[in-house]
Formats: sequence, structure tokens, C-alpha cells
Amino acid sequence: MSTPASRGAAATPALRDERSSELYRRALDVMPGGVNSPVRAMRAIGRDPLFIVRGEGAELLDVDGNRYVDYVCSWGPLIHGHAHPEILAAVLAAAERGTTFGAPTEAEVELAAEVARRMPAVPMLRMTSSGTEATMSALRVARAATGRDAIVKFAGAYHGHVDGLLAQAGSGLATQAIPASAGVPAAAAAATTVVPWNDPDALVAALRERPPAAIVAEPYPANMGLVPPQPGFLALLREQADAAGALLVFDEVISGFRVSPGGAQELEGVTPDLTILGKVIGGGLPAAAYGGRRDLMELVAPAGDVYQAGTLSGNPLAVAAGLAALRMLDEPAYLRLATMTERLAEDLRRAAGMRAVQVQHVPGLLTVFFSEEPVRSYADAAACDLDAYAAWCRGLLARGVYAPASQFEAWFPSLAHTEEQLIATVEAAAGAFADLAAG
Ligand code: KE4
Repeated sequence: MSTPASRGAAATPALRDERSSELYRRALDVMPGGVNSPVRAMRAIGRDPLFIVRGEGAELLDVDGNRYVDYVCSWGPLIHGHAHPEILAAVLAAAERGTTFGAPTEAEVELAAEVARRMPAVPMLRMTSSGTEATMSALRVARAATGRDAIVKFAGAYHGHVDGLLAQAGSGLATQAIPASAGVPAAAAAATTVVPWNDPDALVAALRERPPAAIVAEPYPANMGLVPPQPGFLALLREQADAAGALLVFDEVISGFRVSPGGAQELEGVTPDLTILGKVIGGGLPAAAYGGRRDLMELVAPAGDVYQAGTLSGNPLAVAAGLAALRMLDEPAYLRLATMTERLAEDLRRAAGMRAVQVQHVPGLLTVFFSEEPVRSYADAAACDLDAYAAWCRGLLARGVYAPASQFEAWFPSLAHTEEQLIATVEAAAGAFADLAAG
């Protein structure tokens, strides 16, 4: 299937987007910013959003007939690409039996058992419909278990739009954060301490000043772009959480089931007390979960007195899709995804030529930072050449490659990406870099 990208590094072709523009005008009249989630608006790369009509494997087709090799893949769920036949068949078979019951099903038990088999630190879980819900609930468990209110999070990490976590560091080294969004109560933000990622001294100081209920971290942060932990930093989180009497919560909504069968906690050999999961666990349908130590999860209603509920939690269609997705993720699949990611990262770095970029990657995730130096924190990521990234992204779109419309996101290669599409991607990247060089 040819894409504009397969035409290589030709001068930036114009992107036809009349239908998208017309739909966007209508959407602006009925939805805030014309979208149902901010990043889709593509404001960070200085263009209007593209309206998608279908996905096929690793490709997207938009309403103007443009075809793209997709590296957003719905921001992570689509590790098998779009409309995978085995996932579709599982969802259709479940749908024929009804779409939701508000009652337990055998498949939910099977999914929880599959997660427990992959993640020994998650012998018990509760499903939700979004990562935000899962994070909010996990922190409620941590607060109930410790009797503390404070939470430590890292600058640049995103755990969903939980009030208290939409917070940014206060002035100086003040532990009490301030709201990072309108509408967040100051008191909610004040219960959060925001610490720079990969900064051991700041972490130790913050824990000493205000021992928290929990430290919450993406073990492989992918919401400031992909900024892996420095060697030993995750082990330090475990050690410092124990020393402070706090829980360690790993948000593996992105890394879970993607970077390895048991997520980042398996690759890094660091065991959290609670784990947050999402995206791949739903196979492309709305599903997420939080889970962990049995003594903690037994605190959750109706077993315990931490209340949490959800009309569509463990929805049969999402569970069917999630089970189908996980069952196809065997060792050869993970090896293939890791090898593909490493090669794509190398080829993108080479395509940049004289342009200073840092291509940071872990299995199944990568980010091209427009930076002279390695990116080890949110401050480093924010110092990247955001305008150049935006222009490069527009050049990729014009050449048939749909990359994340923000320097602060990761690319999500999938098992559906073919050799031809990877080659076309690198050709398109070279062309977009050449445009930048030509000014
Ligand atoms: P949801 O509430 O969007 O299902 O999950 C929130 C969440 C939690 N934890 C991590 C590590 C996450 O990355 C996310 C959501 N990821 C973003 C993209 N980086 C979703 C895209 C969007 O917001 O539209």
C-alpha cells in the first residue's frame, strides 16, 4: 500500500485538508476546541486537526483521502495496529452476547489472572474505564493505607487529569504544589509535591520534608517525551519509599504490556506496591486497571472501606479486546517490537544529518528530541526547539507519516508496522529534516 511517504524526500507536498477543515469548523461549534481530548487538536505543531475515517494495520486514512503511517496508534493501545482481525472477532463475538451487564463475567476473571501471571506484583486488580480513574483510585488506596494525604509526583509526568496531580512545583523548593489547571482546588494541589525526574537529591529532600502516602511515577516517563530513568533511579524510588513509610505506585498505563510482558517493573526489576494499567489492557477499547499487593487491594470496596465503582468497569467488549491483545503478545512479538524500535530510532537519528536531535528509546517507544543534549528531565524537554519539532512534524504529515503532535509525547511503533512502512517513514523523516535545513 503506497503512501505519500513512499515518494521519499521530495519537496514538501501540500496536504489536502479541505474536508478536515470543514469538519473542524463544525466541531468547534459543538465541542471545546473541536476535539474530545486536547492533544488531538494539533495546536502544538501549529495546524488544525485531521479527521480520521479509518485505520488499517499501521495506517490511518483521513477524510480527505490522505493515508499515513501511524505512530500515534491512539496514544498506545494499538500495539497490534488498527482493526486487528483477532481483536475484531473477539469484540464481535462478545457483542453478540450483549455489550454490558453491570455484573461479573468469567472473562474479567481471566483478564485479571492474565495480568497476575505477567506481573507478580499485581496478584489482584480492579478495572476502571480510564487511566485517570485508575490513578485516582490507586492514590485513594495509598492514602487509606498510610493515613497520609501527601503524594509525590515528578515534573513532566502525566497520570490522567486527576485534580491533585494537575499540579506544578510551587516557588523554590516548597513541597506544596500549585494548580497546573484552572478549576483545580489549591488544597488539592497543595497535597502534591512535585519533584524533578532523575533528581535523587530533590527526591530525598522532599520525602524528608513531608513523608507522603505514595510516590507515583511513570517508570518510563513518556509524557514529557520519552525520558528513561537514569541507572539506579527506580531502585532509589523503592528504597526511599520504604524509608519514608510510603507506597511506590508505578503508572504503567503506557509501558505496561508494551516494553516487555511484565512491563517496566519486569525489565527494571523494581517491584511497586501498586501498579496502574491502561491502553493495551483494553486492546483499543476503554479499559484500565489498578492493582497490587493483596493487603492493599483488599481495602477496596466491597472487600474493604475504600469506595470506588464504575458502571462500565470491566466492560465485556473491552475485556474481550484486551484478552485478545494480550494473548497475541508472546516472546517473539516483544523481540520483534524491541528490534523494530531500536532500528527505527537509529535510522531516524541518521536521517537527521547535521540537525542536533536526541532519539531516546525503550522497547516499543521512542521520542525524537530537538535538543543538542540528552533529555533527562522535563526542564530538558521544555528547552528543546519546539518550533523545529512542530515544523518537522508538519513535514512528516505532508509526506504521509502521522507522528505525535507534540514534543512531549512518544512514538508508538506497533507489530503491524511493515518493513516498507518503516523505510518510507525514514525517507519522509529525511525529507522533513531537509526542509528544516533549507529553512
Ligand atoms: P486516560 O485517562 O487518558 O485513559 O489515561 C491517563 C494516563 C495515565 N497515565 C499515563 C502514563 C498516560 O500516558 C495517560 C494518558 N496518556 C495520554 C497521552 N500521553 C492520552 C492521550 C490524551 O490525553 O488524549
